[in-house]
Amino acid sequence: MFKEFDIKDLPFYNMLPVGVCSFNDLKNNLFECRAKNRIPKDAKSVIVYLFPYYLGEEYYKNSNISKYAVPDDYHRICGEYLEKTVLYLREEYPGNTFEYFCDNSPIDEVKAACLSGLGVKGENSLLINEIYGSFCFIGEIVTDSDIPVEKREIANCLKCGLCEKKCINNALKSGIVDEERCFSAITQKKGELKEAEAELIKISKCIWGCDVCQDICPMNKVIKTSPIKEFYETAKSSYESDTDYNENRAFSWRKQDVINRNLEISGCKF
Ligand code: B12
Repeated sequence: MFKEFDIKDLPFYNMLPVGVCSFNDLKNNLFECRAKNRIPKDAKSVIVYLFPYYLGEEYYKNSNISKYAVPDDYHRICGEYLEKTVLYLREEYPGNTFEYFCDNSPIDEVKAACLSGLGVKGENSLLINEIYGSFCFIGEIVTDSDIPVEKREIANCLKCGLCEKKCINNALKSGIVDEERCFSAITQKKGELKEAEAELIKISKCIWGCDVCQDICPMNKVIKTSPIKEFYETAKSSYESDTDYNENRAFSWRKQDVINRNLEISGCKF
């Protein structure tokens, strides 16, 4: 690399939590997915960004969807920030390769964020940041540039057990999520739901995603609201009928049938 890398020069450095970890710590547990072939050859470092999404309680009044689904699809919004950053890096460091990922990523993003000093992994299996709590999306840029990694001291998960105890379908055990039981996963399932699964939608009145293990977390009690204006500008707290549907919403990748099925089960349809 010709120019010396300084994390403080990165776009959005003053706005978003950002850290760096070594790709060597991650390469032995990459997830199998299509995006894996975009990992740069000789990848050495990962620049990790957090995208805090807690907007304040007023945004969640009478909400029937999870907090993460209130703004437009985070893949698009976070993707735009990451894309701008990658364009900047490619221009500043033309001798190196930079590729960004968010969610659809071969990287265990919670682990990458922990290794980058951006927080700790909570018993709810999620990354908890000291300032924004766990209500943060994670995105990362993988590069063949060797960026120095700074170690940072961070507070630990309180290990109070509340997330495990309050999980509505006993999906959490020692920080590991049972995907079959996780209510968030159930709301995303295609086809007909089992009776017990449908019952959970009726009881919770939540038709997309789940916030129980985050809402109960004491580390989410005093947190800052998101600095990302696009999350506020696109916020819609609920899904009540077909007229609330558009392609940009967080649940739209599953198509309308799934969210409509959940709405119907919840008994709130039209
Ligand atoms: C598949 C997936 C799901 C699945 C399964 C979740 C799971 N943990 O298995 C379902 C659909 C259930 C789901 C739900 C949700 N998800 Co999700 N999900 C993912 C995805 C795509 C992969 C996660 C995964 O499979 N991990 C593998 C399993 C084995 O990991 P694990 O059980 O947690 O722990 C292992 C490793 O961490 C490992 N490990 C090994 N070494 C080390 C070292 C360190 C230091 C650490 C920390 C860990 C570690 O040890 C564990 C055991 O093997 C990630 C994106 C990504 N690419 O990472 C998003 C992601 C984890 N999800 C996210 C979100 C927001 C959610 C929801 C909150 C959405 C909602 N409101 O409904 C819920 C939360 C449910 C919950 N409590 O986890 C965010 C989490 C952000 C954060 N602050 O942590 C991510 C990172 C997406 C993103 N880009 O923002 N998700």
